[in-house]
Amino acid sequence: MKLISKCSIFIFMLAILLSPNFSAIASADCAARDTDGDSVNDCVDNCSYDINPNQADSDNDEMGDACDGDIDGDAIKNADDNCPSIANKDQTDQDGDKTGECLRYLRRI
Ligand SMILES: [Ca+2]
Ligand SMILES: [Ca+2]
Ligand SMILES: [Ca+2]
Ligand SMILES: [Ca+2]
Repeated sequence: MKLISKCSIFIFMLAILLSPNFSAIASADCAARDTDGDSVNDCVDNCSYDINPNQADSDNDEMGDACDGDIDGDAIKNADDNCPSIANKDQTDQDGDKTGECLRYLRRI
């Protein structure tokens, strides 16, 4: 009896997922939802849990800067990156002051 019950639930869930209207229902739901309250609905918000009304995405990976662990997309995490906003995979730091050459250059201009 329990096996039949579990199978029934599984078939019911499968029917919902395969329903042609399922994606439309899910889409309508996220269009009406704004989890973080930044006036960008969840369907298009590139950080659904972080307030970022400007939707800035420096590396264009569709993950907003507000929630992107690697803002510049150079594969070095923000916390470890000596130049978190400019891609510098080599992390060049000639004088060893933990500031990348790219930041030093920006400060001069
Ligand atoms: Ca939002
Ligand atoms: Ca957001
Ligand atoms: Ca990004
Ligand atoms: Ca980085």
